[in-house]
Amino acid sequence: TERTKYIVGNWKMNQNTQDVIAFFDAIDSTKLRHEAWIAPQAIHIPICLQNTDDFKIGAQNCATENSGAFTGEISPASLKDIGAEFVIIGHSERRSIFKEDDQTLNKKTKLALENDLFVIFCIGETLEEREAGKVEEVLATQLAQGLAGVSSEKIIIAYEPVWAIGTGVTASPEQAQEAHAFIRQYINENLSLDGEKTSILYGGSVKPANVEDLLSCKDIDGGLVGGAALKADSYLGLHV
Ligand code: G2H
Repeated sequence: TERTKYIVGNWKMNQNTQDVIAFFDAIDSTKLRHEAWIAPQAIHIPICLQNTDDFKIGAQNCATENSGAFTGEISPASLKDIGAEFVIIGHSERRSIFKEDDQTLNKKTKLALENDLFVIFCIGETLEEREAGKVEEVLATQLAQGLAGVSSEKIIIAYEPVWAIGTGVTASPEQAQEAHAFIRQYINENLSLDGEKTSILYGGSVKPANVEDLLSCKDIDGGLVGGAALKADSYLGLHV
């Protein structure tokens, strides 16, 4: 199966309006070889949409409810309403800093799908878990609980080993491929997702220098990229 490949920029809590405009100004769209997606801070989604027709624009998080008394939250219905097409759910920074558990992430995922958004569902082990030989156990639990009762072609999975995020340490292509193959087999056998059709992105210090080796692995269908997706030149360097 030829799966679609994606280069998804996760801008995290970076970029101001001038940076956003400059980024899209400097993108030569003839150089985009894969699906080009960007998740800016939610407040910048409209300005992104005004400045590009070539990218899908999405959010980095969403609420567990569509409306109501939830001060400070952003609902998936509102994201859809302003033109967002996807949402990242379960990024390790949401899990660790904001203490989002698997049940919360499951609720967010289901509601985002009900609102017809694509979901990039993130999983990954810590260094401690890897060293204890628990990689597969951790990934299986995150998948089983986070994606319980989920059946959709709008799910994309992102494997982001926590020890490789923003640290400059990338998983080797072999380490990443091994985890991706496990994830594909696991979702095929245990979840209501088509393992052959579901794209699985790698995240964690992806950059122009290592993207080619990662994308050439059989089960790696693209990248979820932070630092190296902030500038247009560097982002275009990921489209190999
Ligand atoms: C991992 C990744 C983007 P970076 O968090 O989701 O960030 O590429 O900076 O490691």
